[in-house]
Amino acid sequence: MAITLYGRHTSYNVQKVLWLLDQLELDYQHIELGSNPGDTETEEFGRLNPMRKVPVLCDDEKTIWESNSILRYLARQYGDDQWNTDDAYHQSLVERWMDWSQTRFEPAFVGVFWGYYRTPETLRNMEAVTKSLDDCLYCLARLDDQLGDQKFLLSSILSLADVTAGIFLYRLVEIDLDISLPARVMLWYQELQKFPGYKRWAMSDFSSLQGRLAY
Ligand SMILES: N[C@@H](CCC(=O)N[C@@H](CS)C(=O)NCC(=O)O)C(=O)O
Repeated sequence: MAITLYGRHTSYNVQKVLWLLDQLELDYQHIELGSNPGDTETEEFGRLNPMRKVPVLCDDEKTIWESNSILRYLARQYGDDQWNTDDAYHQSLVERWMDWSQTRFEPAFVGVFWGYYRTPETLRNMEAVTKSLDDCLYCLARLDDQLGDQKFLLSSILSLADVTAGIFLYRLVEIDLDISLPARVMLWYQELQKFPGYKRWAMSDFSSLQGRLAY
């Protein structure tokens, strides 16, 4: 097996995959790609992903794109029982939070991260940012409800639900918008920080993205 991951490490979609690769203790080659204009526009990259987005994972002759599909693939191909279940209902609980993270939490996060952090001050639409911020707080409150007194979103064990939702926390806390996490989300965030892969990737410096609307 030879695993190669393409994608810039400042992309949270790439970070989710890097975190899981580390979590599964897999050997892989990481090719930084997507930070320079035209990186994803080459003919070679278009053959890997016609959508011209990162991350892309190659495992020998197999090519996988869409970050959550990559996570599912890695979990099934290389994960033990922590990451897989034969119980269709239990699987749906994990996937529910993966889907929710991408379709509900991510747009709210993007409204704040792009609308505020990546947009130069003079171009910001603060009304839209405030709306997205409220939406993020709503999403964080729903995560707080779900956590209850559990360590992770579904149990005492890390799952792909945590990977896909937890990836946004560091940036939300670190940008200067004074976002305070609800109490149980804060405890969960502290648990996530105990994983070296979370610290290494999800908590990596993202200042190169400040005021940068390109890519
Ligand atoms: N839904 C896709 C989103 C991929 C995506 O938008 N990737 C961005 C980085 S976060 C990208 O490739 N940007 C570089 C470009 O558009 O050239 C996924 O989850 O993989």
